[in-house]
Amino acid sequence: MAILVDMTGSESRLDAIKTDFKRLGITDPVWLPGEDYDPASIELVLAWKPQVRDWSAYTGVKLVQSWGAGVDHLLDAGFPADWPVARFMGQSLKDRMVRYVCAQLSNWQLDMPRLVQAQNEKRWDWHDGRWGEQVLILGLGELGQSVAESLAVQGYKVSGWSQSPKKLKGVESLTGKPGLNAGLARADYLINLLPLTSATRGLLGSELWARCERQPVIMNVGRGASLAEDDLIPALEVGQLSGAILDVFETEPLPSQSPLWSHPNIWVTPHIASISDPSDVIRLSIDNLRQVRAGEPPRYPVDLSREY
Ligand code: OXD
Repeated sequence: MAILVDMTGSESRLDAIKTDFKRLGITDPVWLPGEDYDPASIELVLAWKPQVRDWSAYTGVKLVQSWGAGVDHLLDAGFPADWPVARFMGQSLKDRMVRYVCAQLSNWQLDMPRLVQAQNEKRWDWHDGRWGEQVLILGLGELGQSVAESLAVQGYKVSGWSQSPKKLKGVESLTGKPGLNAGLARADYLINLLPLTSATRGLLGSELWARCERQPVIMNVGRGASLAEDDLIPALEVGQLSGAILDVFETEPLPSQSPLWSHPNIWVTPHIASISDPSDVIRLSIDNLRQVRAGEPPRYPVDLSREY
């Protein structure tokens, strides 16, 4: 078999990724777009915003494996409808997401930038902290569930909004518009982990902010385009929201002229919340390929026609 690794934006990591395949004992050829390979030899495509658009010569593909949990970057890739597609999921991804969310909640509550500034100035800047314990998680997929259960263990009062009801320890399950309204009204923190679909694009916007009653902080660790960026600063200015912790953006890298960079109550991080561990993606993709070859569906299958 041959493998194509087609990952836009990760060019600096590709040599290391090729080495990871070897380290894991995979001796099959691993190609990058633009290299001199026979498209018909490719059985496995590992993709993140793939560059290849014409797949007609790729007659042997058995599996497309997304490098990340999200698959919105594959929706316009032009894959033939009968190719099996799987997304990445695994314990390392969940752990990293949980760690990011917990760290940022704590950083917010302790106002960490203020403390760093105070240390730089050798000032003993004791303050009360800005606490809050009601968390609403938007989206209870694998990552949302892990975050919800971890926060519940830490003593937060957690509810989660999802399409179908979920049974999770210490987490109230909310569905539908009434559920969303109830969660928004009592939330101190909103954490977005919804996939990006036509239904969620721009969902985090003025209509939602108008239903918040406790000036929550919005943390977006799902997809940038779920947030209506133009509605955010007005919501902060009128006090519907008290802050935003943003790890994902409609355009990445976030353009330097974006006002989000310099608003005092917006924190920007560079899509770092839950980085896929290359070895774990490679292991899953090889296992998935084996399953597909054996006539089984891959783990974490995706239906691109449903957008997730
Ligand atoms: C993902 C991501 O989809 O990192 O996993 O955004």
